[in-house]
Amino acid sequence: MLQALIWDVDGTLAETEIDGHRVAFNAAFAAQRLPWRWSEPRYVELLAVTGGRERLLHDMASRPDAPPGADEREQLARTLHAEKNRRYAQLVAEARIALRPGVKALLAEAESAGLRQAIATTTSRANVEALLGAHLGAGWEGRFAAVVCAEDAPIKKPHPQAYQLCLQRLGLAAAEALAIEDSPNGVAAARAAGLPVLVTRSLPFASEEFKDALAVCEDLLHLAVPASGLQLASGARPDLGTLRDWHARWGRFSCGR
Ligand code: XBP
Ligand code: MG
Repeated sequence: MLQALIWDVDGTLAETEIDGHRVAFNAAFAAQRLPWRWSEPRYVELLAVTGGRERLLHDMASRPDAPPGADEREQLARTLHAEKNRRYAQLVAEARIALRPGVKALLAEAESAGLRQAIATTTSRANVEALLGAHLGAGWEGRFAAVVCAEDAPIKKPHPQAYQLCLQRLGLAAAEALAIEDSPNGVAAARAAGLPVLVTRSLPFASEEFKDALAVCEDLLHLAVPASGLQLASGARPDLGTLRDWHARWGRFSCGR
């Protein structure tokens, strides 16, 4: 039976990447007097690498004007990443990044039905605090039974570590929870931990196929298209009733295989 919803943060709770992290990275480059700027298409490519510091190092590997030594690159990546996170927090505090449609409603619906909520993200804790503090208030953490961030699970998605640790903290088996994700790396991480996944499409991954998802919706207010083969009723709004039903069918289907 469904006991918990495990939420990803970037792309799932809010469209944080293109107008949030990317803008903050570019401001951090400018602050360090670097001529580097990440365009939207380049940033979407770079999202294949999870983790802001890892993304910076990956980008530096193909830049002739990046520092030559590994230690210098690491130091620069740390400086830029810290600056980026400060600027991201400012953007969020200025209310420039909204929660996505249907997020607050599903959170509230699941809470009042007694389901536990958790977070499994590869982003830094400061970014989660900035976003959820701004939108859910100072007591946001009290609404989540487990909050797993990059500092807790340093092996980033698509590795399942964040989801595995989250399940461990919840004291639940994978089949008792449902992950909500937006990216191919996120879906791969959740599936590798054994979780069924609902995808809510975000801007950077608008045309991905998401073959391994239980269902895919444009956002939590739009009808979700269920995976073929599970014999789920098609075209339902992903409210809690639908999610419970699909989760139960997924459980029966997985046990029967
Ligand atoms: C999120 C990420 C993060 C953010 C930035 O992935 O990849 O790296 O872009 O976070 P997911 P940091 O939504 O799959 O968890 O800069 O704090 O690393
Ligand atoms: Mg995400």
